[in-house]
Amino acid sequence: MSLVLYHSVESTCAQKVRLVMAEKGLEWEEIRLNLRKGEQFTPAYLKLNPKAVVPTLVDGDAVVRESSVINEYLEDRFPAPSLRPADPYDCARMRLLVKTIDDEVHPAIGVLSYAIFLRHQMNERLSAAELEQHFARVADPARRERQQATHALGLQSPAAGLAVAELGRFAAQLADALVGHDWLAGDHYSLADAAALPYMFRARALHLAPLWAEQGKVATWLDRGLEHASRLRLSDTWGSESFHAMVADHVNAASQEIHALLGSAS
Ligand SMILES: N[C@@H](CCC(=O)N[C@@H](CS)C(=O)NCC(=O)O)C(=O)O
Repeated sequence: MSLVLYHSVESTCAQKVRLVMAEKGLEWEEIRLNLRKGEQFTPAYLKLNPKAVVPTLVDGDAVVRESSVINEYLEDRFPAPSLRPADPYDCARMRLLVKTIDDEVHPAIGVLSYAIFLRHQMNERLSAAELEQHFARVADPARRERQQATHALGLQSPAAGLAVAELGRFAAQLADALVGHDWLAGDHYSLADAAALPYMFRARALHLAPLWAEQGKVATWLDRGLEHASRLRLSDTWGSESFHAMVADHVNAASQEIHALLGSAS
């Protein structure tokens, strides 16, 4: 058996796959792509993932894309320990959360990460011509437009306000899910917890925790989930120390704007 994960340690949607692989005690080879250097656009990687995004899992002849599809594949392929509730309704609740994360939370965190630190990193590393080339290669036109607008306007982009409001709604959804339960889809850690943790960890790093300060058990769940993840055999679970230091510097520099966005979202 050889599993190969193409990923980037800092990427939230790759982190959720790595959490599931570690939970299941799997061994895998990793190929790290430097997304800022455009390594996702090489012809060899585009054959595996035509959208030029991470993660991609290769399992022998099987090439599996899309983090949530990868996690369901891992659950089917390596059923123990199970991360899918046996109860059909709990399972539906788990899948609804995973879908909300894919459809709404991933783009929202993407916009805010982009506005707060990624655009600065890209400006430092790429010339104007290289930046133009980078955007031209983004396969999804809606994603390209969002990235370009956020690149130009940062947290002043209307997308940033919408993203904060979206995360506020997500926190309320998590609080609802936790009523009567310790984990998001019942009494056991599931694919929903693995999917939500990286985004909530990032949201906290971006100083957005006030969004869930009054949302029931969300803060307690996040602490419990991070503690759970810290016991897994994973290196660089949430990215390198230098990455976190860089994020913290940019978050501090943007603290007034972040504060203002939180104020208008409440
Ligand atoms: N729906 C996809 C989203 C993948 C995605 O957006 N990946 C980001 C990292 S979190 C990426 O590869 N970005 C590359 C880029 O922005 O050029 C999934 O869940 O796998």
